[in-house]
Amino acid sequence: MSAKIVVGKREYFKGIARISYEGPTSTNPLAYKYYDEDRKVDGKTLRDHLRFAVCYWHTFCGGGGDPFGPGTRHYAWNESSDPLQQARDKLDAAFEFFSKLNAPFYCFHDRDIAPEGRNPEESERMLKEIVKLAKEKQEASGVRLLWGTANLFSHPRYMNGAATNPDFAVVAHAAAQVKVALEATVELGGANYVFWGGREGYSYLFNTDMKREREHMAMFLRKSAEYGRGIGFKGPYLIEPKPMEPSKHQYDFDSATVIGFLREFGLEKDFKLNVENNHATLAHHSFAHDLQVAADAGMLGSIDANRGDPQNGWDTDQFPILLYDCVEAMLVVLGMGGFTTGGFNFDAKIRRNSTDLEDIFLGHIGGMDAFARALLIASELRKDAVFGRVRRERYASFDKGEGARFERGELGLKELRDIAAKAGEPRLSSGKQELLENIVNQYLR
Ligand SMILES: [Mn+2]
Repeated sequence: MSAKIVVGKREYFKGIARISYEGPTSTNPLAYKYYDEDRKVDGKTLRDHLRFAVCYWHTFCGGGGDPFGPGTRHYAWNESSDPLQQARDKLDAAFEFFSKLNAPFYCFHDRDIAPEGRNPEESERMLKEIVKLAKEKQEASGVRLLWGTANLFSHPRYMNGAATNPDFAVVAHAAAQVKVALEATVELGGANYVFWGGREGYSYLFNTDMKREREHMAMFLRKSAEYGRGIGFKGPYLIEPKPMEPSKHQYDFDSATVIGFLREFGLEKDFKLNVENNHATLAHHSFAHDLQVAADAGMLGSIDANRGDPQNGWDTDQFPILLYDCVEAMLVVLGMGGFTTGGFNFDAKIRRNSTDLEDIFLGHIGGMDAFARALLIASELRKDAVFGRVRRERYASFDKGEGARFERGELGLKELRDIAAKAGEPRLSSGKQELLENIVNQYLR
């Protein structure tokens, strides 16, 4: 079930054919070394385990601009001076890219695929036109939508937030955008719908009613969820944690904060998390930690696959190539039984000085190969006789006798005190961290 290559009126990636699996010894940069999509691991193909998605924003909209200078890449699909024609051209380029890369999914914000109009009606009309064309492209190629979302952070009206804006008029505008983005996602059969609250937070406490803003955010999410269900959206809604940037204090700081927020407002049945590596590390967690927190709550919905830079403190959104990180992530994902609706979306961009057209292919090939290789390694590791046993055996004292009674809530402090007095000083028991670290390294091959 590979994607069928679709090329529009103009071929944007001339000279690049379907990216195929050639194996680890291939020297062809435009080939997969590990992502053998039909290979089965633990009863499922690599394609179904990983459910890779290409993001629209970094790959087709971003030209490499940063706070110190403009973009360095001038893509042919962004040439038209008519914004709607530019959106049509970008759609052609995007589906040519998805299908040549053989990526099964893609993701977008409303404003990535269609321009902002002069008023909500015009924005809706343009988005609906592009959605109609996108649906045709999906049917022709077999590429599907992993998730849609609304960009509620770029337009100046959202400078004080969207759902948490102190001005109700802005909240209403944000809702108008989410309504259409939900309709677009349903129309395109999106498997999930994402909320990333880029500016849902604040910079100065004493002009901010934090309690009220958080309540507004919960109400906004509740009404969005209700509307989506009403128009037939069955998938999970996902919240993407991020600790800061652009807001100084974000209300969706990390997995634990988001889970607490969802439970505080009774939203935990409809919402899960979309966890991003670079956002986890900005919160001073490891990627695997934030994944495990979400998985333990039954709320790991999907992943934004990328990496940050260990020496700086901002969101560099680089392609994930660090095998060790990817293996740890795959251990958590396999440990929770894998994704059903979620997948691995490359919220990643090539570097500003990566200016060849093929570079966006190379970035994705590297990321897909890293996670494919990590999946194979993690699957083997999980079968290692020692690796799984160490963690299990550390908790063995709770499996029977008084430990099991404690877990069932049958022992109070008085009983626990008597047990401690009778048993005497506990024997020191090694955590065996070095043993496990060495085993992981042995499998990185
Ligand atoms: Mn990021």
